[in-house]
Amino acid sequence: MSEVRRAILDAERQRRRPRHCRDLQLDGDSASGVRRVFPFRDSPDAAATVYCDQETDGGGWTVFQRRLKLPVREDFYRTWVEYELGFGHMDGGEFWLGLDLVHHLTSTGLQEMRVDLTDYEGNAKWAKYGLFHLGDASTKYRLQVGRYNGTAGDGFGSATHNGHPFTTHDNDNDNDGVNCAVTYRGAWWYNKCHISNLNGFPYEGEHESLADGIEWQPWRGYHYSLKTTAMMIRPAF
Ligand SMILES: [Ca+2]
Repeated sequence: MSEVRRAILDAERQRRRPRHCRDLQLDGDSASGVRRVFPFRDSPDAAATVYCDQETDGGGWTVFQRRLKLPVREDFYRTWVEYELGFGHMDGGEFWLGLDLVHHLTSTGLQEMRVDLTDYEGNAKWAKYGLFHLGDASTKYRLQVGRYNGTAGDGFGSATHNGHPFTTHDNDNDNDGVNCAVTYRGAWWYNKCHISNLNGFPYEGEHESLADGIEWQPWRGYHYSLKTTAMMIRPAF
């Protein structure tokens, strides 16, 4: 009898263990903020800390990148290990959640991804992808992205960034003779090199240099660094 009860309790606990922000939302946690989730399929007891956006576009979003115009800016010109593990301040600050965790989150089921962008003239644009997945460390967190819609233009592009591994200034996996992360002062799924660079240097708006700011080429081109960005995922269904 007690074994049966224990099995039932275990199943209950399992069921209530949120894998990501969408699970939290479905469980009735409708506020945005920092939360604990359990996204690891092979270690269901291991927790991770994430930021949930429950307001944008119906909510349920796990945010994995955010840039904000704060008095003190977070340094995004970081090493491979830092991009793998994450850095910054989730609660109201700029941050990168970490490639390893995003890989696990995108492996809990088919995910969609949303990008929100603002410029210094008060305009806001968005891009949404019906498909988003990162491979594991052995693939260098290879990007699968597709099914664009939105107002910002497609800053990933089926041919440009889809299918490419991640590159940092100390780990060059791009298709260019140089290291794109060094040339464009960022870290991204560079090809040869980019049409978006949201981890780039935080210039404020127009800049003379080429494409090394927080760029989304289809919207503001290669000489304009955006004011704010957010990148987030949730289950597609
Ligand atoms: Ca290279």
